[in-house]
Amino acid sequence: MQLPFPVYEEPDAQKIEQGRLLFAGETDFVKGVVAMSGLPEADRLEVCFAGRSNVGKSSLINAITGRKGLARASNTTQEINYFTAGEELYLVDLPGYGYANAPLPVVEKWQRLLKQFLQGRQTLRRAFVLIDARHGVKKVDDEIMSLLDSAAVTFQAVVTKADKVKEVERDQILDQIRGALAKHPAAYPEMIVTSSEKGWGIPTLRSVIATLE
Ligand SMILES: Nc1nc2c(ncn2[C@@H]2O[C@H](COP(=O)(O)OP(=O)(O)OP(=O)(O)O)[C@@H](O)[C@H]2O)c(=O)[nH]1
Ligand SMILES: [Mg+2]
Repeated sequence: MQLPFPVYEEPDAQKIEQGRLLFAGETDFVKGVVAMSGLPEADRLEVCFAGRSNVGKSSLINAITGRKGLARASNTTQEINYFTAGEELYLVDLPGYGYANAPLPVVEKWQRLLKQFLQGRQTLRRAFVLIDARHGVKKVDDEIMSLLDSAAVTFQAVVTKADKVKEVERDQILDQIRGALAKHPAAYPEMIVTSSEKGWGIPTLRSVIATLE
């Protein structure tokens, strides 16, 4: 019997190449947005990277684009940051949710913005919800997933920092994630396991982004 929410199968060579090509070109920072009114014109599809504070969102964008300093990693992201990927797609780096090392009123302000964005951006094609391989799905993740369910935004779980855990531990966490995803109608049926540090899963993720239908 196949497990529900299997790890994404390695795409075929042609799809991997599509992913490589998409990110072989220019990727640029467009702007940082602090209010819905500041979002760029909704003239192309977007994918966003959501997840708890410190889960590795900015690092993953850097790994995908192959540009180390593009998204500011190790630095709490406080804005909605837009990047181009080719001519037809935006990558969106989001502030983390849950605990963040910043004053509470500031955190509350960007949490509100984050929720407005996830619920109200028409061109948002898929949300990647990042889950730390050491921690699995926490209550705040579950809340964001419910919000995506009600907004009918398809989300795909991306496990991050896989290099930090042993295989046995990783498999336990994957099971925990599967259990959590099963409760969410908007969950995409396959997850992607990554390490930005080691480059694991990056060609797969590029390919998934390049071949979104
Ligand atoms: N070992 C390991 N460390 C990672 C990986 N990805 C990110 N990190 C580290 O985790 C920390 C947080 O990474 P960020 O990419 O800034 O995380 P973020 O989700 O953008 O954080 P916020 O913007 O604060 O929400 C940094 O110190 C990264 O170097 C990974 O795949 N492996
Ligand atoms: Mg960040």
